[in-house]
Amino acid sequence: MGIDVCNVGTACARYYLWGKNASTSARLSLMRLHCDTNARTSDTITSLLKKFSSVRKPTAASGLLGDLSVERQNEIAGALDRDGFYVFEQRLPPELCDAIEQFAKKTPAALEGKGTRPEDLEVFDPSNPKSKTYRLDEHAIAEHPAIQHLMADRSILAVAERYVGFTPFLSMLNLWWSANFGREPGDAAAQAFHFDYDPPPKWLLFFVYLTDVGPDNGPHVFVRGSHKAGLKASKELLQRGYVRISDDDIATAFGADNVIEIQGKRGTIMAVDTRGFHKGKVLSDGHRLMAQLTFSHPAFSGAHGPVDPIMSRVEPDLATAVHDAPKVFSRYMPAK
Ligand SMILES: O=C(O)CCC(=O)C(=O)O
Repeated sequence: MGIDVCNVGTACARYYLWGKNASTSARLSLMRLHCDTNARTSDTITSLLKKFSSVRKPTAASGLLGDLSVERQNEIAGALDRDGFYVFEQRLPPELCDAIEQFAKKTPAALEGKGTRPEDLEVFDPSNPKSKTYRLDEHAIAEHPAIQHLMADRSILAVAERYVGFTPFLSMLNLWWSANFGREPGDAAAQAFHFDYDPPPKWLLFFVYLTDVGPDNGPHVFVRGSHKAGLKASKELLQRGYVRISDDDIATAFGADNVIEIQGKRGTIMAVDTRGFHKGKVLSDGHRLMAQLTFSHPAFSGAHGPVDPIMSRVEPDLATAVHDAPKVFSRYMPAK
C-alpha cells in the first residue's frame, strides 16, 4: 500500500508542478487503493485535488437539459450524490437523434475481437449482427456536428461541474451499437456488473439513448447508491479488485430493489457515476445505439490516450464553448 500511496502522491505533484498527466501505473495504484480502502482513498484524493483545482462560479445554464438554475443544478448533483445516477426529463430532440443515428448507420465501426484498421471495420447491419458491439472511431464521432452540439451543451457541462466539484475535462466520447448477438454477457460489451475507474478519482458520464430502449434492448443497469465510499455492501466486492461480478452477488450485497434497469425512449439522457456497480443488460431483441460523454479531472485524464483533433468545421456553439472554457475541450481542440 505504501508504494501505491507514494505513486499517487507523486502523480498529483507532477501534475500541479509540471502539468504532466498521471501515468498508467499511478492510475493502477489509485485503483488498488480504491479497492483496498472500500473507495475511501478516491474520496480523499478527490477532496485534495478539489482544493487545488479551479471551478467556475456557478451560473444558470440553458441547453439540452432545459433551463437549469444554480439551485436546480445543485438538486441534480444532490440526487447524483445520493443515487449515483440521474435520468433527465428532457430528451435529446428528434432531429439530433436522427442525425446521430444516420451517421452511425452508415459509418463502419469496430467489431469485438477484430482490429481497428479501416479494412477491419463494418457497418452495423441489424439483420445480421456479427458482434455484441460496434464501436465508432472517437475522432469521427467528435467531427460530427450533432455530437458537437452535445459536447458544447452548457447544461450538461454545468451538471458535470456541480457534481464533480471542479471544472472538468471532456476526456472521452463514445458511440456504439449494442446488438442481439449471443445469450451470455459479453466482457468487452460490459454486460456483467463492474465498476469503472477511468479516469479517476472522480468523473461523471452522460449516456444518451439514440434508439428506444425497453427491457429487451440492453438497458443500462445501475446499482443505486453503490458509488459511495465505505459501504458495507461494497467492501468484499471491491476487495476482489477490478473484476466482473455476478447478478446474484450484486443482489445479495445491495438488494434486488436497488438494481435499477434504466429503460427509456430514444433521446433519453442520463448522468451516471460509474464508480458504482453497473452493466449493460444482454440484449434479447433489437439493438441499442448509445452515445457517451465522460467528464473527469484533468490530472488523470491521460487514461484514454490522445485523439486526433477536430479538423472539420467546428459548430459555432462548440467554438463558443471552447472560447469560454478551452481546457475542457483540449483533448479535441488543442490550443493553437
Ligand atoms: O452498455 C452499458 O449500458 C454499460 C456501459 C458500461 O458499462 C461502461 O461504459 O462502463
